[in-house]
Amino acid sequence: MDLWGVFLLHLITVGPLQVALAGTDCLVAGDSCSSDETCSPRLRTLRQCVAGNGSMKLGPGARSQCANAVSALLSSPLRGCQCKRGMKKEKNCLSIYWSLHQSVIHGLNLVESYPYETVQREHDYVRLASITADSSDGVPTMNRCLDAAKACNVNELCQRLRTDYVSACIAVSAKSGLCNRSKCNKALRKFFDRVPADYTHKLLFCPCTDTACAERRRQTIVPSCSYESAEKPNCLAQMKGCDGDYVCRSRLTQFKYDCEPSETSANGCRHGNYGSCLLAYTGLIGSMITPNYVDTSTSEVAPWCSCSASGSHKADCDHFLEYFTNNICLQNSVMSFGNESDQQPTLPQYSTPGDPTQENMSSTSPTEPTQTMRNILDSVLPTQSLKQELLVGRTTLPSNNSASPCSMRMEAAITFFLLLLHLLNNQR
Ligand SMILES: *[C@@H]1O[C@H](CO)[C@@H](O)[C@H](O)[C@H]1NC(C)=O
Ligand SMILES: *[C@@H]1O[C@H](CO)[C@@H](O)[C@H](O)[C@H]1NC(C)=O
Ligand SMILES: *[C@@H]1O[C@H](CO)[C@@H](O)[C@H](O)[C@H]1NC(C)=O
Ligand SMILES: *[C@@H]1O[C@H](CO)[C@@H](O)[C@H](O)[C@H]1NC(C)=O
Ligand SMILES: CC(=O)N[C@H]1CO[C@H](CO)[C@@H](O)[C@@H]1O
Repeated sequence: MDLWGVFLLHLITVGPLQVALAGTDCLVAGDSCSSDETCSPRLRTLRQCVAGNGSMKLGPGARSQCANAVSALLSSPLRGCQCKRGMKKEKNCLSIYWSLHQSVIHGLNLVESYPYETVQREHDYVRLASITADSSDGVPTMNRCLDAAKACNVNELCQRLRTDYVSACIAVSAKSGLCNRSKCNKALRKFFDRVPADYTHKLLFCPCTDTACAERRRQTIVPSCSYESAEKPNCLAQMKGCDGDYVCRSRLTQFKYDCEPSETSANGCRHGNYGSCLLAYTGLIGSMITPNYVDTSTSEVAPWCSCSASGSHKADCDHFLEYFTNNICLQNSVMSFGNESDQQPTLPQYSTPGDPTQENMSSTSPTEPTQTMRNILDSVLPTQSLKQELLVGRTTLPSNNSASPCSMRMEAAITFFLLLLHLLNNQR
């Protein structure tokens, strides 16, 4: 009991520090702790406690040692440290994060905490959309999933990493006749971790009204390689496996936090906003718990697992699955993403007044070239085979098409323009 007192006292006294220290990189915090002669032994003790499977199983002496170490580390920079999704040494960083959080002994919730730093949304896509979107003739774009694919193709990073994961996910080993799932998942994680959300979310959450579109959307992450199997495994087994992997565990924790539903909040989400919920959702793709659209008639998503053989743990299992299938926050996030992009802001709203590029923009993007480029991309990106489309880069544009040189120049101009905007934006 007296230990709890020490903990609580610490919470009160160290509380305000949390604000200042929030967002410290756990790797940096770990390094600075390791080089500090009072901090370092405590961290070592803590790691031993964690390795000993939490302090619950240790003897009373060891338990109090663990408790003391935690309590002392709460006033070190380790408290409140976080990691960046997809960072180098992400696993190391997360192991430091969890060494403190895992050892927070039952019943005492430290502070509300989650493993990943909040990221700033970038706005590149919106700009791009205003260029490629067909606002001139007033006809709304019919297939937003196709548009998203085109938008991805004009961004170097998006195009490259998308090609990488598609290649990895559709490649079949000559020997086994199977794809390499771990390679596919690794490439998928890289895509969703590195490419700005503006591109990835457009690809994955594009609104669909017909089955062809919905199937195309469902195929985005190449289900046959990334997660599907003959039989659905049990969700709890999947959860347990996930818990044993720092990255998967962190992604799931982040998802549960950012997409936590709430009946009392106006938007259905307890914390955060729709953007962070979707971001946390994509963080799970390529992990043991890879969620995706379950069919082509709804926007319902779920991981590839079942609760049918859960025995006495059925309720726990259902609870987990419903976090995907019956989650108002997640549902609203997906739905409103489609709604939001119905009203793409036009470019001038994003440029500073008097910005010279604004005039150049309108003069270099008359309807005709835009139209031409759209037609060309449409013709190389027919709705037929997704695999083909994904792998067909810009390099395979019909080279003897008379409009081609023009559109290539147009595309180059757009790329350059985006780059310029990006640079300008970063200077602010
Ligand atoms: C740690 O505890 C979990 C349950 O809390 C158990 O499943 C696991 O086997 C334990 N690991 C070790 C190394 O004792
Ligand atoms: C799958 O790819 C990884 C590299 O990402 C490789 O290490 C592994 O051996 C491959 N597995 C099979 C079964 O080919
Ligand atoms: C999306 O828009 C439709 C009407 O356009 C509206 O009925 C619906 O509530 C919106 N959904 C969200 C989640 O904002
Ligand atoms: C170029 O286009 C013409 C029709 O405009 C076609 O007959 C010809 O085969 C094409 N050449 C190549 C190399 O694709
Ligand atoms: C980079 C570029 O093309 N700049 C041009 C923008 O438009 C003005 C006239 O509106 C030209 O003077 C610039 O050369």
